[in-house]
Amino acid sequence: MGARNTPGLVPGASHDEGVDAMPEPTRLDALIVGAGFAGLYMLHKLRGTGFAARAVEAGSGVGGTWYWNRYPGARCDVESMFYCYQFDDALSQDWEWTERYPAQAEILRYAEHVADRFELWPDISLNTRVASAAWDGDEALWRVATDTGEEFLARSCIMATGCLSAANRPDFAGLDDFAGRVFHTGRWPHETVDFSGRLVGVIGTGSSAVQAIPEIAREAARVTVFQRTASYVVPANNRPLDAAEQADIKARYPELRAAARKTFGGFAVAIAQQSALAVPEDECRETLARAWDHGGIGFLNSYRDFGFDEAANRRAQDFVRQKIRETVRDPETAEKLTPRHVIGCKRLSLGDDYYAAFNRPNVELVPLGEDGIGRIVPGGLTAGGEEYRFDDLVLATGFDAMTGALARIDIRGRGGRALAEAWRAGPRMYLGLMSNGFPNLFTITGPGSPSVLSNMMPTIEHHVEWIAACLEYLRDNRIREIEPRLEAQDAWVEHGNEVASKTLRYNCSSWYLGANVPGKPRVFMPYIGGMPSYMKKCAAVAASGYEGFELTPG
Ligand code: FAD
Ligand code: N01
Repeated sequence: MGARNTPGLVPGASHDEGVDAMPEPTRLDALIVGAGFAGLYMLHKLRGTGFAARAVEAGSGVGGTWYWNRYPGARCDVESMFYCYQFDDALSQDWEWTERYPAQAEILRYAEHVADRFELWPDISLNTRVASAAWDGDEALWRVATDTGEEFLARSCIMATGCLSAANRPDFAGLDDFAGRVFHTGRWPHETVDFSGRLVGVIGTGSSAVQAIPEIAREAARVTVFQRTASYVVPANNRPLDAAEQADIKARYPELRAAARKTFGGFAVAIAQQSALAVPEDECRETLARAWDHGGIGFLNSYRDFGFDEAANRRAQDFVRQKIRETVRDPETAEKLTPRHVIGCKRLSLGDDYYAAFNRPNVELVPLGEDGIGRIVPGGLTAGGEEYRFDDLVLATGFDAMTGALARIDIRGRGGRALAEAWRAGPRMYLGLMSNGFPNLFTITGPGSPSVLSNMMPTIEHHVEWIAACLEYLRDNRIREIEPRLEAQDAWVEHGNEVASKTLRYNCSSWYLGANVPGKPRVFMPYIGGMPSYMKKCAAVAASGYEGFELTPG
């Protein structure tokens, strides 16, 4: 493990001047906010091209998602061999994964290994949260302030703050009165949490809950699950990776990765070209059964029109509903666990033991009525006029996705305009990379980019490489500011909405649309036009000398 820096220590700032002396702000070419996979690679890339760059991270370690989400059962659902960086061949060949879908601890070790291997630690300020970032138009730089009192003056500011990093902690009445322990899956403690002999209440049945509930149920005396919307869950079919399989994939990385780049989401799973309605029902069921047994999110790629055609989608819905009935012994519980909405309109969850967990005598399902959770009381909660008692409460209530981490920073652009104001009716970005009125402010996997609809690792790499090339272009051509033109941004947002409106995801009550956070504008945030066309557009924009952007020489 490399040397970790002392929180708040920034090279260049003097720390022996006495308590009254204000250290000079640190001047940088680029300040990177966040040290998850996006921030780590951005830092490595910029340092490699001669820029003075630094990453600032709120957590006490790197890894982002995999640093914060330590709940029992946390693991990724893109296969390990493809949920990793591609930019360095030696790294790709050296790192050994142990399972088809690696667990949180292993992914975190990988992130730390990357920070060690590329000696990134000295340029990362840990335990440091960026509180504000204001554009200084006279100097053409960002003035960035942190909660530790550090200040940075940076030519560019790069938000690597994550799409799923701002925990959504609903404002339940009485929450502060709860007498027991409260955990949020996305802010899980670093110490092992012992649930043995405990009565545990879990609110939420999304992907985090799907992974956590079976694990908690193995230990706890009783688990009471409060479900607002039932979830579709397909098996992961996780297993250890054997050395021969791993070696074979590594030997074929170039061709496999090139093939993945041609798929909609950059996954190593192709989407079938046939319509689900073009085959007899039996054949469709057999195909789905094979995908089910294989495991993985490729289940919904079995036919091309599950995302677009309601009748086709119903075939996949019915298949999973039948699986729920076959798995869950109590018909009433099976019925309550059965989702009624379009499959895939909310993020599909992966889990091997979720439905079966409800066969355990110590797991109870409580579907919430329209009034939802009534209030939290010291010994549990009330819902639908009933009181439920438990010792510990797990909030598996997800994230203020895509915009939440940015909204929690006071970002002021040209003329002091707040990003919160500019995005009042929903986020507006050109290519998900930059926003009009906020020069030299980049976002990795921002709203308007494929981001959460894709395999995030290659998607992050694509954005990092685009941004690094852009900064080099600005440096080489003596350009001091870059900012998207309003008309280019508007056209991109409109195009994003148009593409999304043709899919079954558009009218669904999902976090993609901000529907999970009360008061959040309903806008479909990620770009759903697919990675190949998106990457082509980004490449064309760069090749044309940044068409759609205003470049100011200086
Ligand atoms: P993050 O990992 O979220 O890192 C952002 C960092 O920015 C965080 O460390 C945060 O502390 C920091 N930060 C934010 N605001 C500030 C601030 N103001 N000041 C300082 N620091 C700040 N994607 C997949 O493709 N496949 C998967 O299988 C998958 N599984 C997932 C499982 C879970 C439980 C979750 C929550 C997400 C999953 N994702 C998955 C999405 C995952 O977020 C991405 O794959 C990837 O890890 C994102 O990396 P990132 O660096 O962009 O963001
Ligand atoms: O969050 P979620 P998550 N009262 O928003 C419920 C990734 N991820 O942390 O559906 C009562 O999906 C909410 O109900 P509803 C992945 O991208 C991946 O589970 O809004 N209930 C829902 O059931 C995923 O999509 C993995 O009606 C409330 C749950 O809480 C994303 O992260 C694992 C409520 C939240 O589900 C987020 O997943 C984990 C309220 N007030 C996460 N508010 C992998 O396996 C919310 N809920 C890769």
